[in-house]
Amino acid sequence: MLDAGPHAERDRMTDQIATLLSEQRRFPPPQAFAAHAIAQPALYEEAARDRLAFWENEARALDWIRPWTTTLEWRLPHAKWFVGGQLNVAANCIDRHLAGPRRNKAAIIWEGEPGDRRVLTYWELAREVGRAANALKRLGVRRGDRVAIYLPMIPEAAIAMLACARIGAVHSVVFGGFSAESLRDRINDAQAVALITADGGYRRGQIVPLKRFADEAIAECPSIRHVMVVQRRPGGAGDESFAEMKEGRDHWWHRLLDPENPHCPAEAMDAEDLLFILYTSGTTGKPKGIVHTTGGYLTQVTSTTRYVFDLRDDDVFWCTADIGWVTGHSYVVYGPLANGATVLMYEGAPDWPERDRFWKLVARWGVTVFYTAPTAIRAFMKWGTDHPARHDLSTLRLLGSVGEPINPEAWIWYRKHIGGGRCPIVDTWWQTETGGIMITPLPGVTVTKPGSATVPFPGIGAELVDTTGKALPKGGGFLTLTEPWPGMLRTIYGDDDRYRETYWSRFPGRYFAGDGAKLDDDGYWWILGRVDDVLNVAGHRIGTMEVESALVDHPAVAEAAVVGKAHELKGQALAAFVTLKEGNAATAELKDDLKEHVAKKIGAIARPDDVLFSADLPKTRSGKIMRRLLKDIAEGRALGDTTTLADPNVVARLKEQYEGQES
Ligand code: 7RM
Repeated sequence: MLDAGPHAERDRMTDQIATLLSEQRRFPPPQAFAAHAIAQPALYEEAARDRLAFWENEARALDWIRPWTTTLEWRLPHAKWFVGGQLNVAANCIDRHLAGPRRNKAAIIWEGEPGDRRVLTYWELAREVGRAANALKRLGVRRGDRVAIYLPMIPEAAIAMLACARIGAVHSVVFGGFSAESLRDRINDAQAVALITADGGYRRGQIVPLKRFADEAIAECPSIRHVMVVQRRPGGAGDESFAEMKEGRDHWWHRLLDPENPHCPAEAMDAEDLLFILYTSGTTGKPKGIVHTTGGYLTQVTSTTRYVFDLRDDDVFWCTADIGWVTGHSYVVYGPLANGATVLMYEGAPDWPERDRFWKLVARWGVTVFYTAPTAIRAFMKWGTDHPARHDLSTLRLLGSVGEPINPEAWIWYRKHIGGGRCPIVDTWWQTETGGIMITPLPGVTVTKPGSATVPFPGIGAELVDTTGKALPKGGGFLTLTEPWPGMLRTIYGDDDRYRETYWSRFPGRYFAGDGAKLDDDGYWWILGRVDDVLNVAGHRIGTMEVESALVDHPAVAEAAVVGKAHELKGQALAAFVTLKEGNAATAELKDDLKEHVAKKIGAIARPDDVLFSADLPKTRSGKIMRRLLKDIAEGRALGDTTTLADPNVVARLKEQYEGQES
């Protein structure tokens, strides 16, 4: 799964390492923050002394219906945590906050893109989740059944997830930006019995007609028996053009919930029962259904939310991730709500109606902890300092970053212009597969360096290795995890062989994250990004193979190779090299048509920036497309080693052509 050209990979890493090595700035936690921080230095010592005891202690912060008997059962590569224990995730996120003063506290503060607002207290959230859970049961959804969720960022997204958790159904949330076909494939892989969607959602003033996409998808999903449709558009129920309701199969969410009892008993789930499946891109064309379970996952997200974000009762926590990504699962819904926090949820784009929308939200709701992605920070930088400067951001006390490496320049800008120079920044490295944060500063403890995710969270074991799997004390190499952690994926849904192969075969005995990294003299981690065929476009994972399959699905395309090229805002953008079938002209219209085709097949996030038509693709004598050379071309670099090519002229011609075109 590693790039066939190890030299190019190494050269690229050496360049990045050289840049990062020159970063000498240090930011110790502000004294006042450190003095009162929830996580204190002793946490590292405690976890180092007895890792399992540390996690047991974190698990004890949850409400268990029945205590566990074995903390960890590890049969590589399969882990079971808190074996024998029973709990319910929704009860932990809601019920246990109802007895005390949190009963009337805002659980979710929501703002829609058009400016509509809702605030749900924990009490109200409990009633909504109870009704939704009973409605699911009435439709015949049982413990263990899979339920697909395809919603905009509205409170019902969290309510639907929690309702599933309450009755022991397994949710599979599909990002609302994914196409009908992507939704279809995910529903079919999980054999979901029900789908929860909405008539539409708002994005940059436009309505995204989710129900129409859903209808297209489920036309080919025989497992779906029922569809619940949230009425998002004001007056949408009457508007058949956005949601054509199919008798017997489709049900308006509000009509279904209205008569239901708000009390629904919480199922006693085993710690290792499935909580959710979340699909993520891998190195093949088929997304992987990452499986997360109940007790370990909730333990890790609850613990990391509390310590990394220093979360308190009077905080307003805003994680800007969509619920369709793992960050939305762990740090919009489960982690914060398990801690009884107030979360802000926003439906739309950061530049709608103006480029100061986020700062307006921070000021209006008095956000105290803000967690976003480097791609967004780079966009804010480009838009200029006037936008944040116009708003009162003085409530902010802690900032976070996630999703991709943050360049030191963006880090410094974030600290100064959003954090007013006073807020610590936590750069958190983790993955869909890890469930929760793995490498991160503790905001009151760790001295931060711009661009470094710093050190493993207490109780997490990470090690750098070289290509042979030998551990390296410092320098450049591959990031591996040495010990099972509570929130780790348990398998790939329906494909345990792929699970072993993808994560545990490259370096035997270790979990291979797919990221290159550097470890400095202080033992700080600098994550350099993916070393496999997975791209990170604006913080979203996209497999090159997925995009290639979408392209060759087009009738005019014979062959396609997709690479990531550096992009100042998105981190990476997609460049596609395409050879056409005989009789097709390489026109500008076809180029647009291909971009559109990919967007339709996968979703707008996968639309290539560049499409280049070519008579041939550079291949080795064994017929393997050499993507690293295409990447050199797309990034305008001198070509790397071409000696293994079957025909070196192909790539020289391509380079000339690429440089001569406007794409
Ligand atoms: C949470 C999430 C995972 C991939 C991962 C990395 C990259 C994430 C950071 C980061 C550098 C970070 N899950 N990544 N966080 N790289 N610094 N703080 O993003 O499954 O969608 O992506 O994202 O390459 O492997 S994810």
